[in-house]
Amino acid sequence: MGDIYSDEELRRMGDVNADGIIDMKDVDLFKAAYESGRYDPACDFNGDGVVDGHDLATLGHNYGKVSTKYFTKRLTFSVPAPIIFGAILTVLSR
Ligand SMILES: [Ca+2]
Ligand SMILES: [Ca+2]
Repeated sequence: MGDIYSDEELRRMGDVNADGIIDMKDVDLFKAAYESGRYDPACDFNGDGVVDGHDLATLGHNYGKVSTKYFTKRLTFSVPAPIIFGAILTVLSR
């Protein structure tokens, strides 16, 4: 895994739906916004007032990058609950 970015940084790098990872969902949302012809600030990553190829290039360049939010979420769910409860019991029984 590469660098981890803040949620705000990642949003400016292509995380359209702000779920903490730049993936296919963001590409789909970008495509929908782009094709609708309406200005969507969530898709204007460089903040220049237009959603265009530059923003798409940003998204493509940062594809697969994650924020601290995604990392924390993944970390939390990657530890099975019994292990967490077991650890709590161990601490409490001291
Ligand atoms: Ca996303
Ligand atoms: Ca732009």
